[in-house]
Amino acid sequence: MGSTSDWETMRHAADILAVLEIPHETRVVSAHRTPQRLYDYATGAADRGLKVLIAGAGGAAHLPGMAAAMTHLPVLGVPVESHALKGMDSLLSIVQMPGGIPVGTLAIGKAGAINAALLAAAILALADPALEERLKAWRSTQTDNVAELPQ
Ligand code: RP5
Repeated sequence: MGSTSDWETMRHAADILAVLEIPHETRVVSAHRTPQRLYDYATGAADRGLKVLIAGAGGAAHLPGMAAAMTHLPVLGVPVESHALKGMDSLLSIVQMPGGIPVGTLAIGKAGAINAALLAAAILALADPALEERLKAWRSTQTDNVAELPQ
């Protein structure tokens, strides 16, 4: 994530990854305040064994796109809600990548963070049958928890 202030949103992604028993790490990497940290993180990610990157940022949210520019790994972008523009700035910054460097962009805020983790799980599950079963079970539980009547 681009700032510690993004953690309130991005912790929802980490929570899902933990429930699905997916090994992961969380880092604050600012594209504009710590550009060298971003360079080192993105260029070294694949060699360290990472498979998918989830990048959350707000405002002029160049973190996901810059990360995607420096790794061939899938990058999922979460637009963090900003104070001034309610995350529309974050969303448009992340989603409008020029052709050639994709960022899989999710919804603004908590829903986007949750879905980024679930999408990462689905990607990883393609080559991990045990994870596929855990993901299917999670979805089944979610379905079972939808009441037929309002309570
Ligand atoms: C972005 O600027 C971060 O991703 C964060 O959403 C936003 C504000 O950052 P702080 O000023 O709270 O560090 O880079």
